[in-house]
Amino acid sequence: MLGTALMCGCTNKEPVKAPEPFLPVPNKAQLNWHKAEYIMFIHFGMKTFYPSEDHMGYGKEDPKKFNPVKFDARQWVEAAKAGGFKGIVLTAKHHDGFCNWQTETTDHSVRSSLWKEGNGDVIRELMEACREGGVYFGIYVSIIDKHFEHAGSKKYADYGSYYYEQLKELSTNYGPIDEYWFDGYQADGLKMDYKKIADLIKETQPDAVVYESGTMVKYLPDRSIAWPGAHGGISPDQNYRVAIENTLRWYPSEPSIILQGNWFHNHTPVIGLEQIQDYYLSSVGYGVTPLMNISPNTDGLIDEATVERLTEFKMWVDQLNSNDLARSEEVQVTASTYRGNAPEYAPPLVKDGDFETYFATDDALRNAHIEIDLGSVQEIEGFIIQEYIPLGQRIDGYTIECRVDGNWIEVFSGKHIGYKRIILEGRASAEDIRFPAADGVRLNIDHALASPLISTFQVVGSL
Ligand code: FUL
Repeated sequence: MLGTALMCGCTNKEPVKAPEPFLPVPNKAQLNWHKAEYIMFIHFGMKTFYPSEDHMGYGKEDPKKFNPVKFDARQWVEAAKAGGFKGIVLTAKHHDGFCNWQTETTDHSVRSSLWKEGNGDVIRELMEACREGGVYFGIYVSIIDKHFEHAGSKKYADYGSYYYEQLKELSTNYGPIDEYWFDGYQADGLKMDYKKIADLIKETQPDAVVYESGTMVKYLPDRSIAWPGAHGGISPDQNYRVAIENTLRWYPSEPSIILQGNWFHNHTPVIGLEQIQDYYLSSVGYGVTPLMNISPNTDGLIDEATVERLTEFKMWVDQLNSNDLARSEEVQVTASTYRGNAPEYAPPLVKDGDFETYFATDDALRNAHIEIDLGSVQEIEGFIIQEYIPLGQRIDGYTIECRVDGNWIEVFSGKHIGYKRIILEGRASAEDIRFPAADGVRLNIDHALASPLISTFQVVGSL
């Protein structure tokens, strides 16, 4: 096909209109969440000082034991950045009920600890360090609360009003919150007023995404994030389009993954680099943003060995994302056809490294192919594809072909793409695949629900 400059011909034609959104589309906060790609989960609190194989604390722990003498929220933020994490979500309160902030609702908090003579506030320090470091900030607020279960409260008649007040403090005293994380574990039994909680979030933090396990999505249908059904990696072909009370909504899953500890630090080392890569490929590589858990130690610091592992991980992520055989100027990218023959939708935009520019077809089309002529035979290890999701998830079936000795051979097929699809030979869903050396590759969009929009088609060479 013809190159971009030729296409324009620069006649005095009307500018070509942008494609219409194909509903549902992600809202601003959800898009921000997608673009974060992976977020650091931090479990830290009373349970850090009662290390065990069990994830639970039972609410009878002694707050005096909470004393992270070297606590430094900036070290957490630096560790997150070293690993390429764009955000941090911290346990403000876990199941044991201990509050990591200066709450007025209970004494079972940092206020009763020896740390900073009871004046410390983990949430405030982390929130400030995140803002300073330009990192996304979120909070996990456990629904179940073992301390309340056994100690009750003189101030609050029922758990619902106690919990609501805690959430109100967190939502109003700490500036913008990018993500709320509501654990589903045993939550149904508590019969909380989830509508009231959702209203509080709408009022106080209109730009936050809300991870929940089905309890709040009907009240916050425009910015919820779903529980994928299990901890760990997920399956490929993620479909974000989910019917909630008969309307299709943008409702992607957020996997939560243990990299260290049993959520909390328990002296087990961080997992190996290859395991972290596998989790990355089976979450980021399938189009969703995982929370990857790291647990600071009793000093209040992230272990040095963990920081080193995260640094290695980022090096690999960067190598992967920058290795593109198509990137050089000489490599030609063409397509079956493209939108109004306009340069702003031309095929070479899939290799410019900019998510915001994309290849598009005319509205009526439901298929397309993009062809990359590599110029000479190259070793290929994989592909990265990105759909331009701000206008919806459209693609419903695709294949990839390689040109070997002048013949096109199908090497991969899939259904949904979404924000990012990483296909690496020998790994994750391509475990049994080896790509042939080839001098051309082709992405065929065989099926789409609306005209397909491709932001990236990257050809990964030897890593
Ligand atoms: C689970 C909790 O029960 C675990 O303790 C942990 O916080 C995990 C992220 O979610 O449901």
